[in-house]
Amino acid sequence: MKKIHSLSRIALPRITLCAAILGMGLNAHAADETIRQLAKERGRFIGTILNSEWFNDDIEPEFEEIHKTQFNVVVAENEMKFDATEPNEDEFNFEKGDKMVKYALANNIRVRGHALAWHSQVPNWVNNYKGQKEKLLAVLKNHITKVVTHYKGKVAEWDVVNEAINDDYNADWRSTNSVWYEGIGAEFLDSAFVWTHEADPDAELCYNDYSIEWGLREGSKASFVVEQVKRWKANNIPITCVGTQTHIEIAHETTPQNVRALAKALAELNVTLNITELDIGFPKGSAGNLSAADYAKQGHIYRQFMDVFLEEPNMGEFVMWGLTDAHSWLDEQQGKTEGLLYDKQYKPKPAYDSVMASLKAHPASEVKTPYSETILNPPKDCDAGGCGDSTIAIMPSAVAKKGMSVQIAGRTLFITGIATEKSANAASNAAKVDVFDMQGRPIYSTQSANGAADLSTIAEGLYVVRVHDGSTSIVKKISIK
Ligand code: 9MR
Repeated sequence: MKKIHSLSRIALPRITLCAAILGMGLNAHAADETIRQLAKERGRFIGTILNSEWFNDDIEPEFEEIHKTQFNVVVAENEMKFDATEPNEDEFNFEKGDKMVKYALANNIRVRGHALAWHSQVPNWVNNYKGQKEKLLAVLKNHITKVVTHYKGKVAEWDVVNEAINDDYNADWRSTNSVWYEGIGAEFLDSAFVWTHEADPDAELCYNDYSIEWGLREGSKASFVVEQVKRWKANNIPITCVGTQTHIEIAHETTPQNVRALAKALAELNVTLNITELDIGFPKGSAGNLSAADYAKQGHIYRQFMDVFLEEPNMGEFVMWGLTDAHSWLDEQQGKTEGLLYDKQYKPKPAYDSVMASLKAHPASEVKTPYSETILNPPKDCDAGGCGDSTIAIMPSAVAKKGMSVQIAGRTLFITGIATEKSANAASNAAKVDVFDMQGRPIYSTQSANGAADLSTIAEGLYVVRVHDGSTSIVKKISIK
């Protein structure tokens, strides 16, 4: 049943309330500040899931209103998992995932895809192939290829492999109750990354797991992850990120600094660390008896996670596993409760203030982003509804860094200053060239070779061209005659 609450509660952001209480003068800008604005200014993504209730149109109107106002990255709670997307062999259902992608595009929200290869939420027809290695490899490859191809260019990042490490703290893969590991062996992980990359070479690809916020001591899950990332990188397996789920509880005070240590270890391997499923729960029995000091403590831990996130240059996304305590897997499946930023009445908790305070304490000029300009400001797909509510994403006035420049002569685009050491193909001095019309719609894409790109198939007219060499983008208006 849809519960309807008054929208007036959310129309007054928390800061307004605090400022009023503190007697501060409030300017219009501060009153409108949201997490997503501050995140965007810092080149970061902060967000939460869309709960299954949202997909089923069974959620309070406050949910979506807050979600799109406050956050700029989203993930589906259950709707893009294997059992949801391929309920019967080779019969795919993208309806709910498409609903989320449409919503994300309309609201300029980045999409994480969760999850491709996972031992859980696998449909029975897959389990029927238990132990049949060749068949399971074909099933996994087909699944990954079709799902990732369907969402190519729309899902920015995938949890390619989820929760593949066992819980025995013996630094090894999960070898039981995993149809993939038992049938295929550890090579299912490597293959999953390769197949995902083949289907969408631009997507970021993560290994995602829980209990990796518990430090890097020998035998820990986190140190095993770091070892595997080393191996993957050494073998050219296309992993770009690790996700630490971080389902913790109020007593777990050391976890923020453990996450910092993990980020630093991964930075050495040129891999991003994302917080992908954060919640900080209270023991379930405490519900109804929590004091202001308890909520302040929860806020304090949120604050420390946000501080770490903003201070470590190879962290990109901060995703919570829910928006409101009214809809959280903690109450349904865990002995925990009230782990999120908003309470059951959609009122922001001290944890919300802590996140905002951390963002404000880390000025945009000091926060580094692991993302290129293309990722931070992706071109919009107008056909998919991405142009509904704002101005074009491509700003011809954007300034190129590091001296890259482009010039059009006839139908050839000449590019100088490509960062060869970082370009996808240093030998041929290559860069990716995207052409957009003046409304920001992508119309043509190619790869430059030897510093030039052929634009002969494009009709006469005024366009915006973006050249990206793997580390830097330049955006320029061109006239094709
Ligand atoms: O929140 C999800 C819940 O609705 C499902 O019943 C559950 C089934 O496995 O999955 C929950 O989400 C999990 C996520 O996909 C992976 N990490 C742990 C999350 C919480 O269980």
